[in-house]
Amino acid sequence: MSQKTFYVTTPIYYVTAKPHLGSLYSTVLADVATRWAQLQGRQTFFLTGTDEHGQKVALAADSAGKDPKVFVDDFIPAYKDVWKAYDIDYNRFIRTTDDDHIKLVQKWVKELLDQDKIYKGHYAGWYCTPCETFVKQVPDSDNPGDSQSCPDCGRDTVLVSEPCYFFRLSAYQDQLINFYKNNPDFITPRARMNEVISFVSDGLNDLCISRASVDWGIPFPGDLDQVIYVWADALNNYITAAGWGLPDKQKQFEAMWPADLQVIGKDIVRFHAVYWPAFLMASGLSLPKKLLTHGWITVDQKKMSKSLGNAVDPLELRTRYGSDVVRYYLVRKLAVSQDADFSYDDLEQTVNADLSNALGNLLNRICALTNKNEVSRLEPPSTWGEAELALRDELRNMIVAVKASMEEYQMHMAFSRVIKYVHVINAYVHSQQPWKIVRDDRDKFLVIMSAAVHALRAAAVLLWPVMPNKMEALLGALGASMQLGPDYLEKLAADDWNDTFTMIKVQPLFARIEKTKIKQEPSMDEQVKTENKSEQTFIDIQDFAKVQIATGTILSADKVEKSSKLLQLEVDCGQFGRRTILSGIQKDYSSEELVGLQGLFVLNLKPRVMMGVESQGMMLFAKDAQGSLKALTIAGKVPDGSQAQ
Ligand code: ME8
Repeated sequence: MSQKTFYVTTPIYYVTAKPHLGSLYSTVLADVATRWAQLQGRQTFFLTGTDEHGQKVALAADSAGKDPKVFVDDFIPAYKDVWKAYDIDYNRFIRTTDDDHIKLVQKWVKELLDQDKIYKGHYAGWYCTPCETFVKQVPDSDNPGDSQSCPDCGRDTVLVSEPCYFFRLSAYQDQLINFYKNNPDFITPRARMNEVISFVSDGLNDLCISRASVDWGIPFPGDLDQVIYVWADALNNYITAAGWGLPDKQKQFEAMWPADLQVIGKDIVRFHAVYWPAFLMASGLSLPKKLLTHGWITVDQKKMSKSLGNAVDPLELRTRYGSDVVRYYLVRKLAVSQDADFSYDDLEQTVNADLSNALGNLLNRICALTNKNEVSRLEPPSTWGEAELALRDELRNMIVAVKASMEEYQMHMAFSRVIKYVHVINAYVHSQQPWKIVRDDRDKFLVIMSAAVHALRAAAVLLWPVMPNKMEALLGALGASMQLGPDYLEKLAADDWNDTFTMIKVQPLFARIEKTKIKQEPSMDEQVKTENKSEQTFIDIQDFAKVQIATGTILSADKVEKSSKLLQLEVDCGQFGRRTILSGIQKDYSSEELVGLQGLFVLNLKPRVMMGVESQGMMLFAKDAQGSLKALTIAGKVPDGSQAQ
């Protein structure tokens, strides 16, 4: 029998904004798991994609003034570009607007309708559009009681009362509980399994799986007034992408399904651990083997998200640090079971300690020593000494430990264990003092180098799933390469260290990141403080001329949602057009005082996004004796757009 394909999925992302570091995190975890399976000689299939239907996307398209299909099409390159920039090696990028997906989801609904597992009814209750969730059914929509906030995201929900089709979720309660009991490892981390069991044990209502008041969705088979509920549409991507329901893809589907690993964030556990298994049970399909549910990347302890405007742009991070370094940081540093606050400082410290100091220096040291002593070919000795055998034993222990961590998807533990071994290799080299020994015993020097290179080669192979580019470059420096094949990992563990290496000169792989390079955008207050502290320096008139300062009249001034400082000013800047300018002046000015005021604005500052709003300039102020900001204004009225000179 041919071997089952190792099938890995990510959530499919809502295309209401570009991907951020959180979306990248899930996708990198899935990519690393896929590559790890490849290291073990497995055939793999890696699926990612985008969730494009539903009310949330339709509303976003509407506020962008675009047709929904045009709106979602416009976002696809942003996703594909980021995945490419981070070497995400997916096999299919599914879009829920893909023709094959649409037809198969309709087929899925039709089959369950025919079996009476889906029936027509009426939903009256609260709906959370940002989460696309039916929050609470109410017995009487004319008298719905207090409005509900969403238990998941805390935002307001809306009252919905419409005919809809229900999936008989309640019929699967016992089957689900049995499944959880028989498969205690279904969800990683296990603590989340307890939450799921308690949710299901509390009783399940049938699930509404269509919407009558939404147009942007897959048409419901046989009822043109309804579209398929976005989660019923989206969850099925995992089987439609594998070829479920297509006679010519039956074999492929059988080789792929069930999925071996589904990576999701903790925000969507209920959909994947309750609704999704119930859907599969209804269709007579096996359940996925593992749900890896990870925590959130936070910024200042708040979830990084598209809507909060605190998203870190993966492309900007890549420009600063390179894709492998960011991948490493995400996987090694963030424990999947916990939330983790992202900071540039933390990234830099981790990368400097693990990659520049430990791994990079080891390679540099070996290259410098072999180079200086004109060694290009490193032959293995006929017998190894005690210290070398100990180093090799330690490697074997390490591989066992790393495999065990990876089997439980504790990736941060797995890869920190590899780095721990890199420290062991460094300590070995240090204790053997090859730079001294070479003077009297060149053979012994060659043994030390050969052992270090064998050990380093193994570490590089184990780190390859996380840092494919850098590790291929590292292996290249040793005249080796990644050659995936059956039992690759086992061969590495059983390796007797009898390879010959050809040392090739390469540039250092991991430059130390200097602190100055990684400053987070300082706040305006910090900028002012720094400027005040700095010593007097002079600039040329040409430098001053570079700053475009011009007059503008404030047309409106509104508080920025969720900010206690920022006002959003709409400013008429004459020849420079109308600008949106954010200013941290809520405590200094009311809207009334500002509207109609003519002030001075810097108009060629790089646009900056704060709280999700792009500021296209800066208003100028000076502090009075009490420390309040006072706008710099013009003595007498001048046309808007007049430049300061
Ligand atoms: O929920 N930290 O899409 P979505 C870590 N379309 N991971 C994060 C994160 C953060 N701050 N923010 C987002 C949807 N994620 C649905 C999924 S699947 C059939 C449908 C990751 O664009 C995390 O994996 O809101 C989370 O579950 C997912 O992005 C949500 O992406």
